[in-house]
Amino acid sequence: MLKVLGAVAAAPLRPGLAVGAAQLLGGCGGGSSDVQVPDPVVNPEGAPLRIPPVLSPSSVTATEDAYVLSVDESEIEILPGKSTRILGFDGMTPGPTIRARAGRPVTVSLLNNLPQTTLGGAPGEVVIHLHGGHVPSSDDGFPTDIVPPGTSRTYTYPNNQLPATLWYHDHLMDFTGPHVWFGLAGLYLITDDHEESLGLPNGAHEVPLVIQDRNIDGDGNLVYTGNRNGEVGNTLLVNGTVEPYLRVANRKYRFRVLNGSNMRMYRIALSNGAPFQVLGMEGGLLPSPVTVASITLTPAERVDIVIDFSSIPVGESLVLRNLLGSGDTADIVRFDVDRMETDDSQVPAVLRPIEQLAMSDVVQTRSFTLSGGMMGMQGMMGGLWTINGNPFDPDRVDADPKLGTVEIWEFQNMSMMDHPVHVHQTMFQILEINRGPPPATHAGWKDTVNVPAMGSARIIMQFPDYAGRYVFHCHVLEHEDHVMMARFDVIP
Ligand SMILES: [Cu+2]
Repeated sequence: MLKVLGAVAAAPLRPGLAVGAAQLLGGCGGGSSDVQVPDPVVNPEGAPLRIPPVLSPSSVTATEDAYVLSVDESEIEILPGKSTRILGFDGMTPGPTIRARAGRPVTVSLLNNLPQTTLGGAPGEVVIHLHGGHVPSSDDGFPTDIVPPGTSRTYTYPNNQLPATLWYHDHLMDFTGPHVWFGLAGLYLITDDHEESLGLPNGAHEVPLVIQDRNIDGDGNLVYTGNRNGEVGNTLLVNGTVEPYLRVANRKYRFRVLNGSNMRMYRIALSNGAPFQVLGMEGGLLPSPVTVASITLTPAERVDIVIDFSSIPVGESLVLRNLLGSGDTADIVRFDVDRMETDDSQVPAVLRPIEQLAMSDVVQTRSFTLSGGMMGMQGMMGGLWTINGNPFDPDRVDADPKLGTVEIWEFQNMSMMDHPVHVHQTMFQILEINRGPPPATHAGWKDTVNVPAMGSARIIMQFPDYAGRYVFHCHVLEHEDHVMMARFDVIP
């Protein structure tokens, strides 16, 4: 049986809800439940890295690909011989990978088979958001656009955007944290002819790495405490695998890396200190590859990298490490070089030019203050996280950019925790982080920008094609749930 019931059911703070100061202070320090965190899981044998299957379309027409995807409570084996209850897409976590082509629409018919109340005491309602998708408001997964248990709905994704590493995940108001923690996330990759013509490693040499930290007890149960400062796990999973290894040939591989964790950050690096190449981040290819020895990923950030194993002798291993971790969160995945193979792939010096948004086109600059504490007070009260002092209200419009225009948004972090801000509807370019230019790896199209503790960030973006209501929010999922999110409407 799950030991986590009730951990989150009592938690949501909604505007208008009668919550006394004493209750708010009760969240102080973040531990909003008495659920005990189990010891890290040890799996000395390791396990072969699971690769989420690519979802097959249920129908393919001249103009679109149609998919069917179910959401269920399922039992899977994460630890040898133990059964783990999850919220799965088609019974798995991460869910199957959807592969799309730029310019060719995809429909996803979602069947919600969850009960009224599901794992962690969270509601069985779901909302699916295609993270990084440029999607009409009606299909974007606004946090109150629920798919009730026992019902289905079809999402349409036009894919009229640049090829990129996207992901889909639950976005239910107040309960995104537990829903994603228990499994509701998967990858969605968009490609096009140009990208395929570049000769990058592909097929079996293009591997997704969805990195998530979890707490798992001795019986195999996922444990969610509802920590309002951000849920942190002491065991790393990659594609749902504990202590994974991947057998590789001595050649180049492309990895689509997603930080799918609720709040943990990773700085990924190779155990031998060798550099690797960054092709792009959330919004697709950079103009040229950038060579780095490490890169930091905050929650929801993705990085598309190429690792070259050609200098590693057959029989030796290399570990992708997390320089911000220790103990059981230090090693992400082990690569065992077990064979020679001819490498016909390449990483060209020119990937795809990026059109820089022009400052001269900016029609509006907006400022947002990110605060932690009670009703916007500065500090680390742990109970409530706000934007401009306000908790999320789905009926209040906090920004109203005009369709097609270019704006600058400035974020000032008045709290002691980092807040990776994600804006829906469009990709942006980072102008400044802490008043300096972003690193070259972060200079392309992005959908998530980390606003450092007591620091700042400025981004520039255009809002093309789709009017309607959207949200932006902190992607530490418990900050988002409690309630660092705001609605913005793109005005026609
Ligand atoms: Cu945050």
